Amino acid sequence: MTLLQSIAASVAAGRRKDAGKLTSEALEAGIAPAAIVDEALLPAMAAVGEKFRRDEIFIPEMLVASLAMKEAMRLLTPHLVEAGVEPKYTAVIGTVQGDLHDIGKNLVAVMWRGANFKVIDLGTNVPPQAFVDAIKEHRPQVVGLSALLTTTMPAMVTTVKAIRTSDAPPVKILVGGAPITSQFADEIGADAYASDAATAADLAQSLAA
Ligand code: B1M
Repeated sequence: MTLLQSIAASVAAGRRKDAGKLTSEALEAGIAPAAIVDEALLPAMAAVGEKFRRDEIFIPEMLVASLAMKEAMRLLTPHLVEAGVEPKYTAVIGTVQGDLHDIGKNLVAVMWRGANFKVIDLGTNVPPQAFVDAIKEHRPQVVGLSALLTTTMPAMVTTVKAIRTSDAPPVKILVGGAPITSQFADEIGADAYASDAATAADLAQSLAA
């Protein structure tokens, strides 16, 4: 088994300490942080989701896997974000109301920091008004909405509407998350849709410029 496969296996099994130890080993071995995310962490979480869908594992297993992924991300984040660079733009991000999934949203936040954004992270289960208030307070160029559940897609609609009809300063809205599509983004009046965190970083830069 390669080091990347071992990291994926430890995350999928929810072995947090192993995930951390192996991630450190991979960094020391000179493996690129983005490769650790793309080739070990993301496939591991996809496999966990597939097992959950097939009723082979349950919520506790999903939860420990997400904690193992977070431990790996904690070690990778400083390597994905360039230190000491004065951010050029500001972005607000959050997972919409009713939705507690934050791993994808956190990944987008890390990539945005790496793309020269100051990121205000509102966390998960964020009510529409909290997005509006944050836009008024921080005056970002871009706001990002994440949703992982089909049942929370309506909260994304409500949030976009709340932002567009508020007296907050104009802002570009970027949406993403597993059930979101570019067609849905168009329908709800978002400015852009990104299928992954790297695309979200590219798009945020062009939206902000
Ligand atoms: Co949940 N869960 N979960 N879960 N969970 C999914 C999403 C699910 C697909 C699993 C499945 O059935 N196969 C399913 C949703 C089904 C659906 O709606 N169609 C599901 C369900 C049903 C649930 C509960 C309802 C289970 C229950 O209680 N019966 C419940 C809901 C709780 C709630 O939110 N109210 C629940 C709970 C949980 C845990 C708490 C146990 C845990 C979350 C822990 C956490 O996030 N801190 C969890 C997990 C871990 C998952 C899976 C396994 C993994 C999600 C993840 O982190 N993926 C997930 C299955 C799966 O995704 N295959 C599943 C890795 C992450 C990097 O990917 O978030 O997709 P993702 O982000 C991607 C892109 O989507 C994109 O970029 C990232 C990649 O670069 N992206 C953006 C995301 N946000 C973006 C924003 C952008 C741009 C791109 O711009 C702003």
